[in-house]
Amino acid sequence: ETQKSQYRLKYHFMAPTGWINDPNGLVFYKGEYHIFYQHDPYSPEWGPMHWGHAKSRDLVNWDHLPIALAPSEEYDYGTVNDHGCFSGSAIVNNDHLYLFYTGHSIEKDPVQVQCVATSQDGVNFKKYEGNPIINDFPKDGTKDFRDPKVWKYEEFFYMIVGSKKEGIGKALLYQSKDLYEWKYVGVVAESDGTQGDMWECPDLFSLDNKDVLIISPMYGTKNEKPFYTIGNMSYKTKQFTQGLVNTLDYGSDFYAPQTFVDDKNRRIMIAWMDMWFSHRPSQKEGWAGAMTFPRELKVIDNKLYQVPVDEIETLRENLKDFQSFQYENEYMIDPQLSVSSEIHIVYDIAQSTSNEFGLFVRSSEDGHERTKIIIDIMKQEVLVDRNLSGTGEKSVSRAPVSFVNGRLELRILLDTTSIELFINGGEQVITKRIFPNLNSNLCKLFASAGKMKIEDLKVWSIKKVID
Ligand code: DQQ
Repeated sequence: ETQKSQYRLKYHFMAPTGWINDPNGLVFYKGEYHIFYQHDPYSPEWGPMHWGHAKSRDLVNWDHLPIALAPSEEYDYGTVNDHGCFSGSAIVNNDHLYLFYTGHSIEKDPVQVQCVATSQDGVNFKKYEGNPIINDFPKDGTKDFRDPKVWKYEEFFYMIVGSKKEGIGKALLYQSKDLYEWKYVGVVAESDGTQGDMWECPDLFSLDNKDVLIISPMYGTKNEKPFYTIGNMSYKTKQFTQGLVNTLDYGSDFYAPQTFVDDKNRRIMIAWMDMWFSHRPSQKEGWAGAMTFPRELKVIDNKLYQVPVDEIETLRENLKDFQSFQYENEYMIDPQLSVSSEIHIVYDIAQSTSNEFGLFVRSSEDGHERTKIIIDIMKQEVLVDRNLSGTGEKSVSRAPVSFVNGRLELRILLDTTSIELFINGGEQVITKRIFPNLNSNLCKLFASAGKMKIEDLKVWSIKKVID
């Protein structure tokens, strides 16, 4: 029985009930996508962590499966609330599915150890009797030692684990031949002092002939967000050389992203569409948390681009194609737009005179409730402003923007309680939860002091596929 609530999303993954945080163990196994997630099935608050589980053939329709991992052993169970099967990853080897996770119990010393569970059917998982497979943190880490991400390179398996020491976030590297016996290699990457003092959910992978490191830095300020750096991983020296550090998503509700590769060789990323400081009005309804829509990653010109996976096209209906036109002040796009919708808009900046323009989405008739997307030409910024979005904390998220060939392209995914804004083909992204009243679904364009030339505008409703 799934939750009924005005806040439930229509095409973003949620648990049937209870609490959700990080995506875990993302994997393509025997023809199906699997998602696992940090989950408390008994409460809308963070608590003893289970691995919730669902699978899909197309990344849009999901079947919920029984809980894959529950706290049960002395290395992942405690009598106080703070225990369980913490975040981790999955890998397929010899037709078996392996889940790597952190066993956590604050009554134990050390509190965090690395464990494995396996399955042959992708539904029932057995924790290995030899757990924990890594039973203490190495000299370069401390008791904060969690979130194993495992991959294969040539004849070895590798694992990175997030940790910290003396205020420096670290990714610690291990190596194995058989997935059970792991040898500590060393620090593969660490903070330069400005990148967070605890590195959670590290992810290191190669893509388009580059190596990418993604980190969720903890113990930062409220503004600290997951970042990526494109660099070079040397399997000879076992060192990752960092490049520039970039914000992965400029929104306020995006954390603990994880990536995996599917059978089409796409690098796909899913993140928790909330973070620790997020406002969660849905807790009143007994649930909290959702996942971003899956995004495909690409490296272009040393930048990481994110776009919704193509499967979103199967959910589109009622296309309204406005093509090119010009407007001033305000222009109502669609009075009947569904609360779950997708908007593509291309601005011809070169032929426009307004310096501040954008869209009101999820707007009420009188405009008292609305989410504002603003493009500020002078500041070269895009803003998502939820100060009038309904219930929930007020906040504005900003991303830098460039106007390539005098153009700007936006792609917006709206759902009942979320907005994901992809700027210029996904070079920048802003993800936010919003909590409007249900009747606020108007969509208007606006332009202050001048004319706007629209090169192309398309709007779709997006079908409901999630309960
Ligand atoms: N969430 C998990 C940890 C991880 C954190 C616990 C990141 O394993 O470090 O629920 O959100």
